[in-house]
Amino acid sequence: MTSQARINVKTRRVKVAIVGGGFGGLCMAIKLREAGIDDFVILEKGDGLGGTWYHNSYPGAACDVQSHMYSFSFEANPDWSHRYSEQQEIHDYIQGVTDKHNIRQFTRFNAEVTGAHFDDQAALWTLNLADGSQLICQHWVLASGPLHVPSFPNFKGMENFKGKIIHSAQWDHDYDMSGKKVVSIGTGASAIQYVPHVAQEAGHLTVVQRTPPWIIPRDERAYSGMSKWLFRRVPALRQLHRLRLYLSNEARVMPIFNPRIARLAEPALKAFIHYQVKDKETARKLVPNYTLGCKRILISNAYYPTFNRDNVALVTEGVKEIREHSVVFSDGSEQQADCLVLGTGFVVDPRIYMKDFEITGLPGRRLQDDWKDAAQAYLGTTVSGYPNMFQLVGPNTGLGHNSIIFMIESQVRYIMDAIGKLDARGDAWLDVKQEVQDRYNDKLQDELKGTVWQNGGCTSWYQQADGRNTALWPHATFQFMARTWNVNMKDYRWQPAVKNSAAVGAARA
Ligand code: N01
Repeated sequence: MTSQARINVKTRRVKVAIVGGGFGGLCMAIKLREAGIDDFVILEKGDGLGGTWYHNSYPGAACDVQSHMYSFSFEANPDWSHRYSEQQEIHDYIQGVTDKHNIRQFTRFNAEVTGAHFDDQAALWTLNLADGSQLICQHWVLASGPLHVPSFPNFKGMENFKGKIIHSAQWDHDYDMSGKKVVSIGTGASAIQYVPHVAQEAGHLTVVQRTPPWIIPRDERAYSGMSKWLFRRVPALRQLHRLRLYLSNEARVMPIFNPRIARLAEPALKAFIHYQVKDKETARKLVPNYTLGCKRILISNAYYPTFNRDNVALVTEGVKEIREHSVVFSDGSEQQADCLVLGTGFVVDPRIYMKDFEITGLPGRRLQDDWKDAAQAYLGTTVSGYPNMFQLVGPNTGLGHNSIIFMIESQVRYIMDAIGKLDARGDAWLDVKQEVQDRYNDKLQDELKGTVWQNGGCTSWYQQADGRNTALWPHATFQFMARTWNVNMKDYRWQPAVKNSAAVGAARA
């Protein structure tokens, strides 16, 4: 039976199920294939591969990590057009890598997973899908990432608005903004990229800012034909270039630990704002009042000059109410609006965005209960009580300073090592010891206390409501790579199946 045929049956059984077809799921799939494991499936809730870079297509969408770093180390692309590529080029890269490794045939599209349950006797997981089907697997990898559920603010009267509402992650390219009155809410990484484009198209644009971001100049450059030719012909040059980018990004971990270093750069960045924005009052409002790095540092050369346009206004009052054709602000002023653009980010707390995604592990274990206070994992990858369940970009693996793909590759290497060791032992499941996970998280939270994220005087999506940071890795990325280089056998419990049904692949439905 071919892989394609297998994934069409109602209930099937595979060795590994991957939930999510973005960079993480793709990396996992490629490494499984390289290890000779074709008995897997990617369950993708959308109708295309690429994750973030499939869904986020707003005007100006681009990556703020350099392309030669923001790509797989094992799938170099000497032809990146710019230092920071735009969404379409990254999307094309992902499609190219997918085709090269023949991953599409292992993918089931429009397959939303709604729950996962472990049978410790059979040592198998059952994944429930929204269409009513089920999938049985020995291992599953949650690769959906933390930035895929759009966050919609709940402003008073929002339901009465008669115009168009667009979230940055769900852009409607058919909606023509020309001549329209647009009110854009939010000034995060997404907004600062689309605002300059919307300003050019709209009749009038109001940018509603709750907290100004720190923005540094974008060290943009286009790669010349000669550079690309050299990168292709002399791979060592491309690798050196990647190494240089890696090290310069890694250096940015220092101010994270020492906010005083971060503050040294603030006067120059304030001058950058005043240099780029002509109106003094507007410039003053754009200056953040918290330490650089506390929220994600953004990069743009186009955002600040947008406020010099006659058709753009900055509003720093809160939104009080939305009416049929307008937005009312806390000072009582009212702005007519044909369109609301929400650059309001994502629901990043897995306790909220996974609240309807029931996961049960060993007897008596329910992830929603175990994560009641905070999402916790070991190395952001395994969770005690949930054998053979892995996560990519799980708790405390996000980055404020370098490429998340570096972290994904480290995690995938670790998962492959776990699966390999389990098979070599002839066991059916592995489960990280609770005390190992607890020790790891206690230390991590201790180390986070001194960082700019906790002491920088801001709130951000890096923190839960109680201030605990379950999002970011507070060290150099090579330290994460070292920690995940291989699985320490003593960190885990290794168990055979009680029922003789763990020989996955032996009896397919
Ligand atoms: O979302 P955000 P994003 N009333 O959460 C504001 C990645 N990314 O989509 O700061 C008024 O950062 C909110 O205000 P405040 C990257 O990891 C990468 O922009 O909370 N305002 C904030 O200004 C990034 O960090 C790239 O006070 C409200 C904004 O909305 C992550 O995605 C590009 C509000 C949300 O900013 C998320 O970025 C894009 C309300 N009720 C995204 N609610 C690149 O690589 C929220 N806000 C370039």
